[in-house]
Amino acid sequence: QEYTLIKMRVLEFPGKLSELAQHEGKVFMLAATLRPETMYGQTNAWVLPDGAYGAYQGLNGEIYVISEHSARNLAYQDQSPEFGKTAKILDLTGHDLMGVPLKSPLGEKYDAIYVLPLLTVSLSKGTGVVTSVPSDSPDDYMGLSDLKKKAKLREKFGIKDEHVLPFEVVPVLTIPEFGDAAAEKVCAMLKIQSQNDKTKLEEAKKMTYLKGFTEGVMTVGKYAGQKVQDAKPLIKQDLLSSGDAIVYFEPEKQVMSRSG
Ligand code: ZZB
Repeated sequence: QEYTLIKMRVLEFPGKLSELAQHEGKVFMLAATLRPETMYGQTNAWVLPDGAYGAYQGLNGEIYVISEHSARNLAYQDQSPEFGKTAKILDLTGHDLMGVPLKSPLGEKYDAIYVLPLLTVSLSKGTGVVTSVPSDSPDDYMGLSDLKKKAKLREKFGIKDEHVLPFEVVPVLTIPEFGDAAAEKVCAMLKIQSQNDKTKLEEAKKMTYLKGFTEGVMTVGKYAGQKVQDAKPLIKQDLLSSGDAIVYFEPEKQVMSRSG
């Protein structure tokens, strides 16, 4: 499986992250995505609260906050100082990352977006860091709705209201059948109640993925008016060329054995 890793720049270094503050400007959380064309619609990032993460030395003095298995894979993809070796600087958990402000490429609507908790994040897929696009991803839409609706959930993870409540769905593409915010529409159609409604979310994801790719038309950004199918590789290439993204290959068998 090939993913695009989006480099989300860490803007502040609270708590345990203070050990990285001296590297300000060069510290990134890397989010694995299959939908680079939706990056205009980012409203937050997700991590697994109890998940184990680390800060690893990357290339050009950059530091990447990611899961250990993805650090190992990246080391074999020429993204670490020494081939095949990870260089961990700091151990972190998802809790250490809660509420951290980020600036993510193409996410122009908001000056900063925040790291929030999502309990369905898998540590054995991608980097364990996920960028959230509630306009087009049903998982993200429900994750954000849950946090907006439930003050207790925000409290439980120490999330401030201002890191959640001001963030609205940002439409990026339109699909004939579903309109401008497909995920919201499909979650309503299937009457999905929360981020834990796994079977229905899987169904919703399939519906939006397929229609988004085959019938979607971009409504924002440099490729507004073009089909998603055509815009997707161009946006991906733009992100890679500007140094805002990295190609990441995940060998499937290896992932399975590591996740047990
Ligand atoms: C932005 C985005 C926008 C995504 C969208 C999807 C959609 P797949 O097919 O299962 O590989 N993702 C990445 N890593 C993880 C993780 N560790 N745990 C949970 N979710 C993760 O799914 C790849 C997608 O799952 C990625 O693409 C990422 O979210 C998320 F509009 O990035 B995506 C209909 C889906 N729409």
